[in-house]
Amino acid sequence: MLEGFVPFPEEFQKKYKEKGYWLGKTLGEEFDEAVAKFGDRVALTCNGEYVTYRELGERATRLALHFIERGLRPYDRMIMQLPNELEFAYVYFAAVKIGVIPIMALPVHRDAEIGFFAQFTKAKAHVIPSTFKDFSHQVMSRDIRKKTSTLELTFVSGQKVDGNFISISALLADKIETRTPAESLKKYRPDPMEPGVFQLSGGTTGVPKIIPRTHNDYALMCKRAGEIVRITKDSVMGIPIPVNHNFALCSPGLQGVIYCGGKVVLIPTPRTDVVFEAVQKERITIMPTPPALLIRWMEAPELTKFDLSSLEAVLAGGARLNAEAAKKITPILGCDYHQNLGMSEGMLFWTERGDSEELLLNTQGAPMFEDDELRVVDEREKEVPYGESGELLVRGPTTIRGYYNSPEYNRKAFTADGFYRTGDVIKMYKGRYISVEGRIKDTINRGGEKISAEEVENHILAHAKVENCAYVAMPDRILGEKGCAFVLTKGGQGLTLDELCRFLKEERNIAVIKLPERLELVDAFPMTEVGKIDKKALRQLISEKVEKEGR
Ligand code: J2J
Repeated sequence: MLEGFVPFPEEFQKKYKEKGYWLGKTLGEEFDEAVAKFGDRVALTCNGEYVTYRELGERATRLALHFIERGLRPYDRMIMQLPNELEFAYVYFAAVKIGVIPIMALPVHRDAEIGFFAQFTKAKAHVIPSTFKDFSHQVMSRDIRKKTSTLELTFVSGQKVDGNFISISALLADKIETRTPAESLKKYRPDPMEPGVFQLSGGTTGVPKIIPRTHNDYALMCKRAGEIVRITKDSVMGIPIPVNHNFALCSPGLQGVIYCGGKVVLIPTPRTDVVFEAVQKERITIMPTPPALLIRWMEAPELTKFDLSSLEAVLAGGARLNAEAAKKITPILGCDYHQNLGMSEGMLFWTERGDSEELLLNTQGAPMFEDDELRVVDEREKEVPYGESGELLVRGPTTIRGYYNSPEYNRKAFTADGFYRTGDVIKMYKGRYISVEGRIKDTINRGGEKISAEEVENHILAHAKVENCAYVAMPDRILGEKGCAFVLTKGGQGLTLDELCRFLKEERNIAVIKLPERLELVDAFPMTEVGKIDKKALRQLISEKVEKEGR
């Protein structure tokens, strides 16, 4: 077993297998079955290039053979930073075929994040684009490799590949299967009970947490989600958000659509005109999207210039969709919608087409499985009466039992009997439907992208002028929330937002999405009774200020 992985207890393994949730197949085997079944249908498209299931299968197999030749083996970790492009799918399916565990990093992650993943997971490979928004991932990879002895291989998509890095295009052009038969890959079959993919947690701690998803549960999740949102071989899913994210990859996402024989359109940017153009050209039927994007689409002046009539449904998740926005979806976009509450840790809730308007507007759905167990509890972990708000705790066949390699934190994040403490405050609503009311975890949900307050605070505290700080969410009409830094400087020195952001970007090398979008200098912090900074008071303060300014 992979060291640092917390397996499901045996009685649950037995139950989930007996009840037919877990099929004992690897993500690679599920993929091979789809390739065999849907051969000449188009599986994928990006930037005008079309790839059939057969071609996708051949390319993934070829890359898997090359990975083996280069020394990668089952359970080795591979940091994935590819953007929405065809190579993402080739590398992802190649990795899961031989049990190499992709770590689902984002292209925008920088040294602070990637360096940590590399060291913490002892990753052996790093997969990056050759050019992406004026940033050189190759320079970063070289720097990180100097500090990380286990990181031996860098694979690069695109044209300009540095000397000792490996070009993915070159590997794809080299027909290794004529020398090493594809059959030889069978020797490298991972155990479906073991982690197949590492997802990343939005996190509430100083360092990101790594989420080990098993082959069994990750296959189950995307297939069931696919049934609920009605994916068939005629579905065309547009993916306008980073495909690395659990929502876009597996809820049902790229993987769920591929397993069902549909077509995936990888959209390289969420820009409205690009997305609308893709919908029109590819006749997209379904799209996952955080509410922030959905609101932008509904307000876009370009809306009437494009034919969006192929859209059957949008999937709204990642952050709360308010009922006012939900009401507008069908009149404006002319399609249905599903709300979902998802989490990379596993459990997934959906509203379904055909649900009453009341449920569709006001809830984030019901869990996918009869054996998804929910508890709603107060601060003392006592269950609250049905319909009252409390923290949601979950356990089930797709929900992890522990973060990778984090025994101490796991004791806090999970109950003794294995429920994951979501940090989300919810209310039960008609049967097993839930509505998200808020959260107790210390994160900022920036348009669906989760930022750990503590992680950013640690970086801010490293600034020479900073005495103390608090990073909190401030309301934003489109994104829902943005980050605001409250800072007490040493001796009351001046500090500007620009200066702080430059430091965070250039000295601390953190991803741009985490940068504060507002700085408030304070003389003192409001404190709680136990002597901690009162963040609730700060959130209130900034939210009132923002509201006043808006008026
Ligand atoms: C309020 N908060 C929500 C919603 C997620 C599908 C969709 C989303 C994610 C995801 C995902 C919310 N209303 N509708 O993994 O498979 C907040 C909650 C939750 C956290 C998880 C998927 N949908 N959230 O967003 O791991 O706070 O996963 O616990 O990024 O997002 O974040 P993440």
